[in-house]
Amino acid sequence: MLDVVIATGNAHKVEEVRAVLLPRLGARVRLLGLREVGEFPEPPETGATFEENSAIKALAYAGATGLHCLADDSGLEVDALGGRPGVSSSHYCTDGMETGLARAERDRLNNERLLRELRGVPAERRGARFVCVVTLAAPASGTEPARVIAASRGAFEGRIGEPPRVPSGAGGFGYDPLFMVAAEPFAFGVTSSELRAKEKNALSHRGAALRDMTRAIEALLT
Ligand code: ITT
Repeated sequence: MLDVVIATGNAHKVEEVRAVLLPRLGARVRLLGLREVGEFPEPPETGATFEENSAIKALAYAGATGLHCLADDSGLEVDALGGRPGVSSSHYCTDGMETGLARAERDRLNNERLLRELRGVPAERRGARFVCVVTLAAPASGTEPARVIAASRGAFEGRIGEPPRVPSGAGGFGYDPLFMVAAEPFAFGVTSSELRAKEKNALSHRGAALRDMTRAIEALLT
């Protein structure tokens, strides 16, 4: 049995990672939440890309826990905003700065800011995508420091809806209540927050990146 830590402070991500990977890996791998392992400081996300920040988190937590770690760095790219909020998605309401706001409050203020910035922008120019990069890191061993084993990227295409249609939905987290899903059969008719968890995981950036990562995790078992 291999222990892999889901290296995130975001409980919604932990749920989604488990839902995608557990049916694929079964009882051969134990997917632990960070809190089940201990208390660890969050590493500063100083990277300019999802790849860099994902590697920063995977390596920091593999170093701190002494276990294999799977980290997720993700965010929303909005075409009309030149790709913003991007890597700053989590702290968009405070211009990317960590100010100690609770996650739920941050999500609410982030969504308010996004809708404000897109006020008056027509539907065809509200294109957006969620992006996720997951990174698997091995812990230090002997004189070898913690190292990245594999990384994979997924994207989820859609559009930022217009009030009063959005915000809408009770599922997911973050920008989900604003994100109208492009994929058939939804064709911009529902937000990712209105999808069932299974539907979101089948289409999402996180689901795609994690499915690509399955083989790298399985390779650790042999
Ligand atoms: P960790 O760094 O501890 O993993 P975090 O939530 O701060 O947690 P990120 O720095 O990767 O993670 O920021 C991701 C943000 O992007 C997240 O807080 C949401 O605002 C947004 N986001 C990412 N995936 C999303 C999804 O599936 N649905 C809605 N919003 C999402």
